[in-house]
Amino acid sequence: MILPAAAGLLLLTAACGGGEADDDHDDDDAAKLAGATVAQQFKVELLEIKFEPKELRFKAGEVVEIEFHNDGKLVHDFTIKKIDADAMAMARQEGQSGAMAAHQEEHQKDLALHMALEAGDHGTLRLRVHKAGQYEYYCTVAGHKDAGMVGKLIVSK
Ligand SMILES: [Cu+2]
Repeated sequence: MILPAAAGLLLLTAACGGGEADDDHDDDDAAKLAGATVAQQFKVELLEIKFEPKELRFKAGEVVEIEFHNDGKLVHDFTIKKIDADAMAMARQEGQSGAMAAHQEEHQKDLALHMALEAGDHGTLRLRVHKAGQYEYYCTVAGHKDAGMVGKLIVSK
């Protein structure tokens, strides 16, 4: 907990899966998750060129927190293309811990979950996945996925 990270670039396209259009969806997610009990916490490093670890295991319906650290030299992101989940991004700055959830629909409309971090930054995602299954996460920066920057959420019942 010593990393003096500046405010990261956090973009969150909260999972509006299933095609329900609801402009207040993100706010609802944040409200539901803000006071929730966190069942598990994870830390994921973003590096050249991989995620560490490459697998996260938890249960459907439980609230987990994933802390992302970009310990690399490039911008990286954590992206899941399709997932039915409540999500809330929490930005951390020095001396401050704030929550923000921004809908980036115009840029990331194909992505359910997207969090980008500049080199050296970190940020936290609070997440509740509704359905058991395996969900691939990857980095959308050109070439990174092909180079192996992929991983898996393994969500059990
Ligand atoms: Cu990357």
